[in-house]
Amino acid sequence: AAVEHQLDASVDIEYHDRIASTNDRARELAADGAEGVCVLADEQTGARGRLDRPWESPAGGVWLSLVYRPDLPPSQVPVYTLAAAVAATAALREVGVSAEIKWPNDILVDGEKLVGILTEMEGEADRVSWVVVGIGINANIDAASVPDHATTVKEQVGDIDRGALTASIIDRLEALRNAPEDVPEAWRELSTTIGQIVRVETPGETVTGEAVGIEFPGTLVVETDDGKRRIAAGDCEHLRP
Ligand code: BT5
Repeated sequence: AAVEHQLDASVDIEYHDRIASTNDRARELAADGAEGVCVLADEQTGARGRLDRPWESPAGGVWLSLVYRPDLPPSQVPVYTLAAAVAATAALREVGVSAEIKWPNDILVDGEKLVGILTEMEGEADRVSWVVVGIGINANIDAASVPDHATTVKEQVGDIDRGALTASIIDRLEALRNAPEDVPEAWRELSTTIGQIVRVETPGETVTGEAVGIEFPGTLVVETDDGKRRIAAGDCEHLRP
């Protein structure tokens, strides 16, 4: 089940049938100086979402984490989350899945979650030392094995070639990494959030209004009764009008 597809990007794959968390393994490799490595697993037993929320990862998924060492200030790292969402959404659409991005890190089909992204980093004030981009795709998994309000590729279009999907995502992400300033526009075209009435929970407050734009490196622009608000991070809910 390893990736035997030709990759354009120079990324080494470390494959595991089962592992606690590909992000944890990638962080270990990153701390040892690795770069251009992809940790890939069929099944995870202790995977994490944001804020240490558990991430269900039964066998048959595409659970992967990429290690990069970009010349980037920490404040620009959110562009990696956007780029990963663009890469995964485009690759999924290529195999017939009607995937759409919900700000900041979810990929949905008809409002049900198909993919989650967890970007982590370590670094100094002016430059990161590494970035780990974790992407979890409910791929060849029965819908009954993922939480409510989640879906799987299998439920949408049947089983797919996971190696080809993985290779497509890695290559697309490589191209996006090389043109970070173009990422927000590519994201907008694949997103369902822009134009929606949203409620965004940030660490400090709740902002409600129409999502009207996305700005580098991943800032959501919300038009509220008190004017435009720019939000760097938070949990977003799409409200029905
Ligand atoms: C995320 O967090 O969506 C990021 C998930 C990242 C997972 C990848 S898999 C490879 C790598 N290794 C890791 O250990 N992690 C990364 P967040 O936005 O906090 O959403 C988490 C919420 O999604 C949970 O609280 C559940 O409600 C829901 N959830 C859990 N498992 C799910 C699944 N398989 N499919 C859809 N939703 C799920």
